[in-house]
Amino acid sequence: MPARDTLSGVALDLGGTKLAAARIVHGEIVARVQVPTRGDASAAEQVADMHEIARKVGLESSDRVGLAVAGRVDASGVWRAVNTETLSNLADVNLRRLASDVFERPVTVLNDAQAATLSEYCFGAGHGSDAMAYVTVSTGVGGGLVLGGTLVRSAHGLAGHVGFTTARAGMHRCGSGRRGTVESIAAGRAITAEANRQGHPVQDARAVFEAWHDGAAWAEAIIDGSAAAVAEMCANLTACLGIDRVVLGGGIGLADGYEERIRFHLESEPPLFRPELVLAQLGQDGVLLGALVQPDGND
Ligand code: ADP
Ligand code: BMX
Repeated sequence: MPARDTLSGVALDLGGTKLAAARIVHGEIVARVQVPTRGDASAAEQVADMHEIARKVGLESSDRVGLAVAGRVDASGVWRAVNTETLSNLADVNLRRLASDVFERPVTVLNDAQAATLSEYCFGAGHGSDAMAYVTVSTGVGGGLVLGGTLVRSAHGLAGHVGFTTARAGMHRCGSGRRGTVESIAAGRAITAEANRQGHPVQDARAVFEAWHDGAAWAEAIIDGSAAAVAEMCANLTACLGIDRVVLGGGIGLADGYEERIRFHLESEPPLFRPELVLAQLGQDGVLLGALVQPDGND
């Protein structure tokens, strides 16, 4: 397990909403740039955007580069969306090879939620857990698992994609093709879609949170439905894997009042199925730091 102060280089975080780059020196972010994600860009265009933003944080030829991306990255480095409505044009490209060509050095690649899982486990809120789940509630609902000190991986890169499990209240089909997924109820996109379905025109989930904090009952119900699905998922993970700690991150996971709603719904589960719930200690920086945790370019 690397110490935080051994991490130096340029890290990229491509989520469904934002693309961020950071220059990291001895585990501290010294420069950071963020732009909106182009969800319909091809893999080559995404890598070109990453290269451009990396140059804005001062990319040098001697820098290590690590990419953390939404979507699954298989053992050979091929990148595919699981939710094809979020990243709609990736076309099965080998991201590790493509990014290594564009950045002119070996580049490490892994899933964004797995990156945050690694950093939270190594030097954040997951430290010391025997069976940890990281859950990001953001554009989608993603995750990662560390069991007995090892990040759970699968050859097709799907392991840890907890948002594609199903929830009791699920009705809608999500961009993975599955019906009633946690992501289809709880994610930022789902919250926005539900508000619009109910006749409240909003651009993003942040506006629904603002309406909730202003006292709107419709907004409270939508956010509560999201939190209930995530709480149910945490109990399911505990039943399957003996999870003892869930680390919660992402723009929505870390939003004001959200964690308390999950906690409330976890209380209705029998004690055996209630993991400890803690907020991500590294906040929105966990993905960026985790992108540099991988030492060898394999994931
Ligand atoms: P990404 O999914 O690109 O990693 P985020 O983690 O910021 O990005 O998640 C994006 C989602 O989180 C969007 O739906 C956005 O509206 C929502 N969001 C971000 N910040 C907040 C906030 N402070 N309060 C409520 N929702 C937020
Ligand atoms: C989705 C899925 C995951 C990703 C997670 C969080 C896609 C495009 N995304 O479940 O791979 O880790 O969202 O990503 O299939 P974010 O965009 O919410 O940060």
